Amino acid sequence: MKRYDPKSIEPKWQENWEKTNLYKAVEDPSRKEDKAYVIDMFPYPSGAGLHVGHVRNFSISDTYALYLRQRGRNVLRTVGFDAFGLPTENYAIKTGISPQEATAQNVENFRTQLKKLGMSYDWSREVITTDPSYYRWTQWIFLQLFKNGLAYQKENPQWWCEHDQTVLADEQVINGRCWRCENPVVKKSLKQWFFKITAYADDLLEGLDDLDWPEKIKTMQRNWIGKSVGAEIDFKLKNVQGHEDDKFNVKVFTTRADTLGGATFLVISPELADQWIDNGWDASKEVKDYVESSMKRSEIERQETDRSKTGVDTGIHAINPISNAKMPVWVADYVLGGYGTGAIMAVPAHDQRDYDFAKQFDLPIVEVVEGEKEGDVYTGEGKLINSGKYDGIQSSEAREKITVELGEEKINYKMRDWLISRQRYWGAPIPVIHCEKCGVVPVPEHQLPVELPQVKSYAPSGDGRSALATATDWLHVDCPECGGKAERETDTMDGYACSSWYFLRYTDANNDKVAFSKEKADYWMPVDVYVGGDHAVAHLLYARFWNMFLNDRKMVDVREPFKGLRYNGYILAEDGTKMSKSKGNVVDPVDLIDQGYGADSVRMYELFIGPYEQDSNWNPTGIDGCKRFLNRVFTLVQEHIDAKGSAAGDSALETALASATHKALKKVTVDTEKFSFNTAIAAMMEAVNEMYKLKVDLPVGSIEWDQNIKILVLMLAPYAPHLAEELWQQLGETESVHISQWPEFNPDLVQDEIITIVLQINGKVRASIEVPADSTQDEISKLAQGNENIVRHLEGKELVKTIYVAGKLVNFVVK
Ligand code: ANZ
Ligand code: ZN
Repeated sequence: MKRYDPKSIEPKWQENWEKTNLYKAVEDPSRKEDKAYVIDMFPYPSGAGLHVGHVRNFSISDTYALYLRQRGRNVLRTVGFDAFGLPTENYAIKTGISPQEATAQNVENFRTQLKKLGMSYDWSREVITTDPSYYRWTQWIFLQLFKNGLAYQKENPQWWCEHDQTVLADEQVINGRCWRCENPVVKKSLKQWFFKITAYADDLLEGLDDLDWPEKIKTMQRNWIGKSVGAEIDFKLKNVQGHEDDKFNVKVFTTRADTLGGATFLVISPELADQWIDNGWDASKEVKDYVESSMKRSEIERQETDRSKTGVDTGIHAINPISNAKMPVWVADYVLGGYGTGAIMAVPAHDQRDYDFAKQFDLPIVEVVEGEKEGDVYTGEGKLINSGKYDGIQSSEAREKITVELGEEKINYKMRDWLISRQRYWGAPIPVIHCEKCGVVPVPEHQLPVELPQVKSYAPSGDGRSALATATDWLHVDCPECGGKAERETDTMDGYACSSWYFLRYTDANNDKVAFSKEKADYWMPVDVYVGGDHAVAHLLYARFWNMFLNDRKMVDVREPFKGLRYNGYILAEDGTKMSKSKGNVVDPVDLIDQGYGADSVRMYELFIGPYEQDSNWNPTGIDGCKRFLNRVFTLVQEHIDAKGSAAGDSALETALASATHKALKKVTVDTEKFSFNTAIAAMMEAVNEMYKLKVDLPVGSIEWDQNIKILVLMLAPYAPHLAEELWQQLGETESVHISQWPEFNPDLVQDEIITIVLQINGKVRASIEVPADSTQDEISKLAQGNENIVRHLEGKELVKTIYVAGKLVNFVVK
């Protein structure tokens, strides 16, 4: 009898699928309603090749896509490469091998590896962001943003590392030093390009509500956008040396206007103080020194709560309009220049930071909202006290009154515009030309792409510009408007620009007339299921922004690009730490395939390893279990084929066989739909164990066995695509298993059925649980009371009675 040998099965089918264009996606109008667009966050083609994290990510979406195909859906699934970026550039700087060449090699390697895994991609739609035929359209979209006022250039103080010749993000500055080379950094005012994502802040916020995304990711995006509704309040200042006029009034932003009566001092940020000094404020030396030193600290450091507060009294004061108290004005670095107005009213009785500051510098603390403190301050709502005519009013109401009477309503966002220019070589060149006479001139669209020129060295030029500045032939051009001498922009775009629209390009990847045709994009968009375990905020926010912009330009009908998002956990090393080269604990999935486990075992194990959304530790023997299971399936089918033609057996046993199969089928169907892949696999394993037991007394080879084995192979197909295909054909089928219809389970055969019980509190649905159909009322009510959501909702409430409707619902009536 034949033995299960993935090496003789897998390459054969991979070739066959490619040759027969099995996974080619076609825009068939009659199947539009059935379209399903299922992709992963496309990978960065690193030199190291695929790792097990990629494989988990891609197996999740591939299994799901394979399942949908068997369900008759018209699936678009493909892959691409997000290939611009620093690692490749640094490699080029070190080795002299061009990033173009290195990328081509890495992509080729990824492609080979992905094919070895048997992913069901339509390879004709592959995109590589570093191909001029792709970034031509990235540049084109940039120009549309530019022409619509959404891409602009602005002088912006940036952290700058003189040694690395590069701009650093705030989180890359540690104690005033560069994270990479540890040299001191400086703030340098540099002209940078931005995308005006803030113009879409409300759209980006509101769009989240209807998306089928994990709640935690939505929350992260909401926090990042950081919409904050509050008030701006003006304070007139006294005793500004030499300036008693309005020039130096302090305007503050507050979300708690109701606490105005308790504001005992004002704090301005070092940045605002610096601006005043520039405008002629004769500040003390102490203030000037403080301003200078605090502007060297990163915002992250300045906001650390356990750091003791620092600040200087400016000698200026204002009068509190409610309490009439004299409020000194301080400058302190816990107030940031870039948020709100760059100044605050400090209410130490109700804000922890203000409290810490008041304690440190012995400033008065006045309570104005009644309530039980938790620790030093009361931050909740309540009745107002010590607030003159507002005494006795509820804080929420007082907030509105005081805002109207003494300030003005104001909405702020934490989100800043997206800084996209990079002084690096390996990115898509920003397609503009600088002319002395005409200023910033967009490159005419017919001249796109602005291709990256060859350069001698890929390192930054040394004058703060990218290596592009050294390509003088490329750099100097005639101005497209006046024909005079002009220079190309030497900044390239942030890689996140390139990944902000690739899912649109996938729908029409080979178009050389337009970025993508509207017809094709509208056929496939939105992405129905997007799978990834990274970029919770950045990429997922930027891509939504671009899609919304393109929707406004009428290029695509959908406003939200990713209808469903499934966010997978990481695969960690055996000891629960991150896999890393330096620790030598990296598992190479391709090695495992080559060692003889085969792609099916690798894929299956990475789904079996745990719930997909959780981090899971690699277990080196785990994959053996999966291989053994596939081996058992293979052997069972061989035995059956060898015995083919046997007569029917005992009918009770036949019913037991069908019941085992259909129970598994039901579970695999339900679980695959809800991404519970590990439990689906467990159900198949259980069914196969059952089959092994049954075949002792119910010889294989009969028509009954044939039917059950075919169901087994069909449900195995999304999980072990190669083996299932092999067995399917051995069983005499001629069409690919992956387009063969998913079987329906027979409800009569699924005896200990699982039913769903709805859980209500006062008639409102709060949760649901799944229980065996024969569960007793007691068992169900126990499970219901242990349900997380129910526990939360019952907390602090009195349970009056429990209503139970058999097989349907439990309703807790509470007071
Ligand atoms: C008075 C007050 C009383 C405040 C109180 C809070 C509680 P979000 O929600 O983040 O918008 N704030 C305003 N601008 C700031 C800046 N540039 N740097 C640091 N802090 C700033 O928070 C708004 C609150 O953060 C504002 O409301 C202000 O403090 C502070 F019981 O004003 B509040
Ligand atoms: Zn010009």
